[in-house]
Amino acid sequence: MVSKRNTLVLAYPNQRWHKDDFQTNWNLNPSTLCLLAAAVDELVDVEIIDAQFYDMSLEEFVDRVQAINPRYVGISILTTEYKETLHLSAAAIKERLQDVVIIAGGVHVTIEHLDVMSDENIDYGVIGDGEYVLRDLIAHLQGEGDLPSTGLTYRDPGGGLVVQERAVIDDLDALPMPNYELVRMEDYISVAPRIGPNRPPDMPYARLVITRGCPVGCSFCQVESISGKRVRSPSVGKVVDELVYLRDKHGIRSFMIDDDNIVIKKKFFKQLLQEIIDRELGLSFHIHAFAIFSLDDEMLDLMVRAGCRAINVAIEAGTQRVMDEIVMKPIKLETVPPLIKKVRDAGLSVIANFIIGFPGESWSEIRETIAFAEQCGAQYSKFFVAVPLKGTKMWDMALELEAMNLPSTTGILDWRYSQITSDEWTAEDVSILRAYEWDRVNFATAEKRRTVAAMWGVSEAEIQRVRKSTRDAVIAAIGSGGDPDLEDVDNGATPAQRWSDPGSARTSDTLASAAVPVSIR
Ligand code: B12
Ligand code: SF4
Repeated sequence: MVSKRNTLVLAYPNQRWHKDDFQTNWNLNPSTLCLLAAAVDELVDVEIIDAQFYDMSLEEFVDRVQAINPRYVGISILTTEYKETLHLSAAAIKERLQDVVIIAGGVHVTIEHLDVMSDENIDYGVIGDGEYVLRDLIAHLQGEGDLPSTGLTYRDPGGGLVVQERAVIDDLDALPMPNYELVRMEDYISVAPRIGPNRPPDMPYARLVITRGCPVGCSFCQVESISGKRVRSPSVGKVVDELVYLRDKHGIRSFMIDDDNIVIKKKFFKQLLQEIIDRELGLSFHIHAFAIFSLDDEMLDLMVRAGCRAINVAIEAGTQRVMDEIVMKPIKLETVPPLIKKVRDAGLSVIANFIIGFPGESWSEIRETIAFAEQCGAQYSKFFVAVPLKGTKMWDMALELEAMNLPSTTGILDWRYSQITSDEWTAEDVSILRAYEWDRVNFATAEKRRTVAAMWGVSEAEIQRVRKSTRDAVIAAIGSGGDPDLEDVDNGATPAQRWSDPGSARTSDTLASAAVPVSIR
């Protein structure tokens, strides 16, 4: 029988419409769209279009939407970096289908709803947890019930913008399981997210976000504004039921826990591990963000027995001053190397995350963070540049120190290039240092290259290709410019010339001769 119900299309735009960069274009998790679909499937038919995963052109995307002829289109946008693709999609859809209702949601909309709603093509923005807001909004648009009272932004009949409180769902157990049948799971589970340390331990694999919220309050992190300080979790049985379904129906052999901070709720996390052990899941897994300060022996033992193979620990800074006064994460640095050793002795791999170029950080402190990364015992270190995000303490710090280097009012331009500056260093210095020290710390010796190749599951030749393209991208983005500040400190050489010998001792020689303070190496 042909359905007479209205149709909702839920979509990820293709981030390559804004920027085609293999290092920042991730495959997004279809489960977010599948979850939203499950929340509304009693009201409408739902179709999912993932233009990102299938690398669709804007034309192909709009053709697909037009062929479906939906009443509603929901567009999800994960980070502010790719906001343009939300607006491109909305404009292209409205040009073809004037009567369609466009609803935007996702982290970018939660944070930047005013910016989002300045686009007339977007009819509704969803702020915070979207499942019930979307359900109640669609019910209302179908003539049943009032508009939701939290979690929505829209224009009133007079054209004024209504902005409601962020929606927060307390009982995650009450949410349905994502309707994975709406996508071709066999495609998603068989393609690793991208080349890098976060490859799943075994293929096929799935990604999971289990908890929402984090109480820690690190200065640079937006999670408090996105999901709040209270950590909400479903029952462990529900989580393992979903994993069993993914294993039995779709054949996954591993999974990645993508939560902001799942280990902070220690009791829940240990119960989950115990449930995984008791139900003999037989899956391996990685934990994407592991708060090392929560680790204890019992937890580590359960992790090993449950099938954990690797963790990402977010250490962020290599000096206690920056940790306490700028990062504000409750880590005592002297505890880190012994904890990492313990995890590695238990047979797990450890990837460590660091951030450099905070407002108020000195050049020598940045260098100490890099030295700490080399000495902390992790198999692989990731270096991020500090990016000030609206609504965070770091945003306020950067404004107070007049350290922001931003042409845009919404902040973030790119996660790879610094937008902070100081009397001692420029944004370009930090961006270049990041790329080349990442290269040196992780790939300088043949042994390191072998370790990383094994960890990434690729050949050493592939590693060399990634290294080269990373350096080339930095040079292309920054190196050709002639920033006057840089010319002052290095006799007119461009950054690319000044930092042009990555992976060799000359990098540190170059540093030592630069007219900026260098305390290490
Ligand atoms: C898991 C995760 C990832 C995963 C995959 C996420 C995915 N969904 O596919 C991966 C590893 C790919 C990833 C990558 C990156 N991420 Co990330 N990621 C997260 C994390 C921890 C959780 C997101 C998530 O999936 N939550 C679970 C789902 C259910 O929630 P949700 O997506 O928010 O969706 C809900 C609502 O937003 C809403 N909603 C969402 N879409 C829609 C659509 C409609 C129509 C409606 C009505 C509602 C709606 O309803 C949903 C259900 O409640 C967040 C932090 C956070 N707490 O949000 C950071 C976060 C989003 N990531 C961030 C960053 C910086 C990145 C990277 C740039 C990292 C990097 N340096 O490379 C990349 C870029 C990815 C990209 N190219 O877009 C930042 C973004 C900051 C910002 N404002 O831009 C965050 C906020 C972390 C942080 N504090 O720094 N990320
Ligand atoms: S511990 Fe992680 S999720 Fe929590 S505030 Fe800090 S960075 Fe954000």
